[in-house]
Amino acid sequence: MNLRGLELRRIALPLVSPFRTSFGTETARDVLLVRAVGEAAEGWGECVAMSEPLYSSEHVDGAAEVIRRFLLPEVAALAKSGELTVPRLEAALGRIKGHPMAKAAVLTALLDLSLRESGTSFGAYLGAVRPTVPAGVSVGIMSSIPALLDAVEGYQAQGYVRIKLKIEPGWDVDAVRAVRERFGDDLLLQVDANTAYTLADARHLARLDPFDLLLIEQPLPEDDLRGHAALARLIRTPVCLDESITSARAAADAIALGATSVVNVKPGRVGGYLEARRVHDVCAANGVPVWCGGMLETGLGRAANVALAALPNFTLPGDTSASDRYFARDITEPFVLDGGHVAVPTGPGLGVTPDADYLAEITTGTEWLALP
Ligand code: NPQ
Ligand code: MG
Repeated sequence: MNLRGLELRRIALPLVSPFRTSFGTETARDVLLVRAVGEAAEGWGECVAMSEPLYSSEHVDGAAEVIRRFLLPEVAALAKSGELTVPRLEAALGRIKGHPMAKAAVLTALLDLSLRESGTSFGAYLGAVRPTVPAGVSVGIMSSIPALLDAVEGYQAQGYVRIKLKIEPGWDVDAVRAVRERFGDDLLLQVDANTAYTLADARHLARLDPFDLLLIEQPLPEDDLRGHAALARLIRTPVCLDESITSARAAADAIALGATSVVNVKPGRVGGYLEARRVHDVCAANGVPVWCGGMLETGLGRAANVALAALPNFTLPGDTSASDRYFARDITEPFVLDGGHVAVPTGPGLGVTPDADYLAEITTGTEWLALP
């Protein structure tokens, strides 16, 4: 890999409708993109951090600062000695604590660059075993039950094979009951609390038991593995961790404790696609199924996620929705639903390219980081 430098590009992409979760409401996606510029090719990485540290401790301004001050020097040092590869960079970045989303963005840009240079697709590199992946959809907290039922009906009509309802105290049992009664027992249905409950809510959460949910995602705080293990013994709905799974080791710990029986894999949360594959592998070795989460990615992040979701132990539909779930216009060729599935790109690297004109239109700032 012959790297000239990294471009940091911030874009503001409007959402088709506000997306409300237990931690807040988003109306536009504020995304930091990393473009790795080589001699003959370039690669892209999408940072999935939010503007504010509401999902996890990272945020976009912080990620940009970490990249320019702490990650770039590690890239430059390896490039200088002619040793720059993605696995070596991943190891070198281990010296810098935390900031997995910032690291994932840089590692993914360099991985895309190197795969485009060698003509290998992300799917082939990661070990994809399927040409398409089933698509689920995440449905935000709504203003009323009728509005929720309308939204779910629309997604079902589009072909989504699994529905995930965002929940919080005051928007849980009634919402789930209404959807189950309206759409029937065959609908694949799950819920995501984004840490909105405590173990004291166990009896309340057990009221979800009769609705045969696939899983309840991250009911308790990120650092409360023991609480999740205790909750899992008090409710019938399988517990699935998202925010708590910060690495393959964290996944192994959570499984050993009985805190999770299904795992949501998000590459940004664990520091990139190599670590995401290790999470997949450790879960597979323990007989724990995984599915691919989502962070409202543009087509760039979505392309890599869809490739990851084609690995063998991704046995549940992911939040790998079509582009139009979130954006009227995506920055790449859009991902579309075909029979409830999304196709894994087959071209070199991510297999998709941003539209330069549209990118320029929605760019709020760029910064060139040359390698010294
Ligand atoms: C989750 N995603 O699984 C997340 C949380 C989430 C698809 O439910 C801006 C950027 C808004 C990232 C809202 C889904 C977001 C975001 C929610 C991530 O927990
Ligand atoms: Mg989640």
